Amino acid sequence: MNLDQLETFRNSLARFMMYYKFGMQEVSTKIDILKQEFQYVHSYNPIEHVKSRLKTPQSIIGKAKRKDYDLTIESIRENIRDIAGIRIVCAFTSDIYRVAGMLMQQKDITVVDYKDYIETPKPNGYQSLHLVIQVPVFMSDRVEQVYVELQIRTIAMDFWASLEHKIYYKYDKDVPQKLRDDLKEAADTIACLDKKMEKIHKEMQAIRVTNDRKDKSADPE
Ligand code: 0O2
Repeated sequence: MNLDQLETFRNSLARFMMYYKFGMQEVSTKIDILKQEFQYVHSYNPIEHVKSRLKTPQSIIGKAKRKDYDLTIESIRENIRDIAGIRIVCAFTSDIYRVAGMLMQQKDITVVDYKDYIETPKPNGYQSLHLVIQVPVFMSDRVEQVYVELQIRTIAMDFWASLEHKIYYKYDKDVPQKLRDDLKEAADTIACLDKKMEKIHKEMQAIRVTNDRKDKSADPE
């Protein structure tokens, strides 16, 4: 591809990316609705915070070249499924599956990929639940099915992943073995911590249910 062709391609890519922006907004609204409604019904919010990002045209072209995909809109549409990415951070591991379940059961969402790096962490210790979903975006003259990548993790998993990401790039992907070992150890500690926090959370919930029952039986009205 010569420079002119690359420039033309970059321009059509910028337009094509609008669909991803809309798809990402749609899914963000869905998450916000779940968050607010869950808080209202259960007086509890399973979502701590949400971050979303769109890949830049430059980074899409970079990934396509790295993976040896054709530099065409069709190829990018089919092969690069993380152009729109949303990260949902929850306090507890059980909330991750609860939030994922609530999204997956929505009729206009199609789950095309599900990777559970919590059940089976990556060899470096990385943990997260990854989903690739498709949502319809209604344009003036057609419906576009848009891929959105969701990463759902706990606060502790997120803390680890952001530090590991910084280290990975600081060492230009060639991280010394000692640091790799330390990161793996930290990931194991985090998995233990998440389990402990989950246990405390369940105990607190059980106490709340018992107290609610007591209150109800003490008040016949
Ligand atoms: P960025 O800049 O965060 O978007 P893919 O490379 O996406 O085609 P893969 O490798 O099967 O296919 O995807 P996977 O395993 O679902 O991982 C995709 C994303 O998860 C990565 O995107 C990271 O954001 C995150 N991730 C995966 N493994 C690790 C890890 O070991 N450490 C950290 N910190 N994050 C990880 P990108 O495109 O690599 O980067």
